[in-house]
Amino acid sequence: DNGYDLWLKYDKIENQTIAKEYRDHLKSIVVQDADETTAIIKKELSLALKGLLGVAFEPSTFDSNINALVISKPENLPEDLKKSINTTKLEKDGFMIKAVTLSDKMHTLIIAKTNSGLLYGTFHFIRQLQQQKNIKNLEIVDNPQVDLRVLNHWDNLDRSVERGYAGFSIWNWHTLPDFIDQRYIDYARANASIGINGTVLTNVNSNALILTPLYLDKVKALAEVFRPYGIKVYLTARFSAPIEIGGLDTADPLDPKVINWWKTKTAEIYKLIPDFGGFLVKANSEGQPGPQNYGRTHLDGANMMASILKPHNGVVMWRAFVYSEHDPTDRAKQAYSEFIPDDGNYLDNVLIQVKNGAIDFQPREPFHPMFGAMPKTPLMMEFQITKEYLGFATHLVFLPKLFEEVLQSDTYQKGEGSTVAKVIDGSLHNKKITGMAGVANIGTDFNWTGHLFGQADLYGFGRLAWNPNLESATIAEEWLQLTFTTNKEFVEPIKKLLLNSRETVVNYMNPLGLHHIFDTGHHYGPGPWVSNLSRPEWNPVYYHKADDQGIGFDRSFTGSNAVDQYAPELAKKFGNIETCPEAYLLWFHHVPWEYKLKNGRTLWDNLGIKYQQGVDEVKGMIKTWEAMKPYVNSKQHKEVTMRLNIQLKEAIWWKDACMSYFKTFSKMDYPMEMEKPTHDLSYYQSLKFPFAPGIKPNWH
Ligand code: BDP
Repeated sequence: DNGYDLWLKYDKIENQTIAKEYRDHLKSIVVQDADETTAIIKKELSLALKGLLGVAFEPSTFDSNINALVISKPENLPEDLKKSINTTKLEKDGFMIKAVTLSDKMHTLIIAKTNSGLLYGTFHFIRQLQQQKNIKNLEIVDNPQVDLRVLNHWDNLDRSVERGYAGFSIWNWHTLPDFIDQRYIDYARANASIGINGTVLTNVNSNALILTPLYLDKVKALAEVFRPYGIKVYLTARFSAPIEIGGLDTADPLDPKVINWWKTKTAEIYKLIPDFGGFLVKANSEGQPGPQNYGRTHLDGANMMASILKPHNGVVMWRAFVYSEHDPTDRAKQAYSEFIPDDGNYLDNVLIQVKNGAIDFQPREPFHPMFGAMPKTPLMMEFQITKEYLGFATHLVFLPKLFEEVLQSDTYQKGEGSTVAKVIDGSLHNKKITGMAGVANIGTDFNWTGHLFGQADLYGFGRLAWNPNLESATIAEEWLQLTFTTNKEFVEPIKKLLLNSRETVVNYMNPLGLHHIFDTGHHYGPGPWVSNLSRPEWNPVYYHKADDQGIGFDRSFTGSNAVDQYAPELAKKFGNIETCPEAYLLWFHHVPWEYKLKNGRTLWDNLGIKYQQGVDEVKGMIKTWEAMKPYVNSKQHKEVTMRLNIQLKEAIWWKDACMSYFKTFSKMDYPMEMEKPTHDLSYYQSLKFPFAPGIKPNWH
């Protein structure tokens, strides 16, 4: 087992009682309809039943005298069964799984209004079997709570992947369109199994070449593979494409030539791919071209594209990740200031795609203040599944815990209980269209994600995009049971390990609200001293602002006043050093070294204690994992052990580098709980990494 099968492992169920019960209930399998998607359903069932139960699957017609699994749209159900179901709660691509007894026979129905819904229902049912759940009284209605559940691939056309740590891009542009790698099919299957229904194939730092006929043919080939799995293809659109590949002298979104160019290009795409999803755009951010190059606004750019996509049913996902060197006060404030005033002015097929926090995928950030603050505009969540600032694919960090923390944050925008999840699922302000994007952690590595546990992040993203209110503990348990074993002796301790792992990385990297203190370019390892990059807000010193007095970014009312972008309840809470949660303390305040925290110890002592705690927790993870040998194959066990050992080494590196650097300001002794650094500061400052995956030379 090299991890290729992800959570779709159909190993034989050893428990004979359960296996027999399942076999009894699944005497016949009836799949109504015959098209590409139902063919996939049949294939998946035959794989699963053969693997789990050793049963060869023969599709049959319904016979009420034989226990059956019936997969059907409501209107195609056999008459006898139609009466026993009520589909009023069924929406969009949702599904219903229901056990029905008819004259002594038990039938299990998987019902959906669409074929994608039937596929999702089938995968969900198979999960029940994999987890060895009781299927006798099944009664599930599960509707996706978010419309667009998309992966963002930061994949370049040369197959390098920006911030990708699991090998190269799985899109082999060289051999497409004629060669269809089995990986594309397996990719679609895995994503459909967790409800993902869209994929943006290309990097947000985009290359206009993808919009040329040569490449569009390749995109078409991928779209055809993905279509029966319910997955739509999207592309990143480089704003200056009309110049680069269109031969125009401008990309001004209000220029008729430019508008016409996009119209023609879009029509060309839809001719090849009738269900093309639309464009994702990074504009006027980190040097990318955009409407502001022509004195226009994000609104002008987004609406121009949206009006062109509208007749084709396409959408524009316009990113709010913008910041410029011209705003000297606080990078965290810029997106809010640029986008909020235009609430209500965007066309209804524009979604503004917002990162979970206002800076950039840090181990911990307060939620982005834009969430809940644009009642008239669909805001889409952008999470990062690849772990750019969380130890790449080397450290074990269970991201669904981070995602959950963001989604369950209360924005207070419509009073208490206005969670980010309700903004994302559209229920807070009755949004017509909703979305969640995850920057993919997929690459050519055998096991797709590099770290075996990175699979949990992908799995968890999909599950949360389907239902943003799922609990991370549920996700952890599901994933472990599907991937390893249902044995509690394994699942319970490792579930605990997963759920704690996020706090651990915060402790040893960025405790108490510290952020962006990573080394230049690669964002791997500590570099709190870095101060020589060309733009102030690329430098760690800009973010921690350590000096003789204390440390932290003052975003309170008397500082940058970023707190004011939150609802008044939160602004008040975050803005006051006494009431600000300690987890965000140095995010919002410049705190004196001697300042006493709730435990009565100084800020300085607490920093040292947190860093040490992070290190100790990794030691604990290693111990827990060591005891799991009996449940994991030896190759995978060893691989994870090696990565955990690196994680420990690097947690110590983070502690020692950061604490010895901050000591030059605090001039205080290390707290006694903390193990002293073994080298002096200059040693940590001298460490260089000539190569790290996923970056361009000279990247900040
Ligand atoms: C930052 C990454 C950079 C991305 C950028 C983005 O360092 O590689 O291009 O975000 O999201 O996190 O556009």
